[in-house]
Amino acid sequence: MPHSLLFALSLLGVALMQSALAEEAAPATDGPTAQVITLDYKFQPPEITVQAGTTVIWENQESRQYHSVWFKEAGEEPGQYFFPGETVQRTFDQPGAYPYVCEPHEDRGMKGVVHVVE
Ligand SMILES: [Cu+2]
Repeated sequence: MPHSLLFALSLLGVALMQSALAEEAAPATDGPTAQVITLDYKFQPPEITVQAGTTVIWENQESRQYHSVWFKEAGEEPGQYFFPGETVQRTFDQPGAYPYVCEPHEDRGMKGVVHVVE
């Protein structure tokens, strides 16, 4: 396969992924919310416990560093980067423990867990 075609396909894949994530990141939610911030290369707080049905919103409060929220252990694709002032969010409907990492800063221990209870 020619490289140009591979490149075009990879761009398409990124575009599809971004549109899927953009829908997921729609701000409208009627249910309860909880906030985690990213600051100083940490998720703060690193562990939270929420009730099922809660939407967790991660807000980037760095001055210039992007981060991501990646549920790596669940076998998901890395999350999109979000920049200072931006948020990503996810609604947790099922009880359980949901560990995640920041893809570019996993090596320096940037990780967190969402505990979801009934
Ligand atoms: Cu990070």
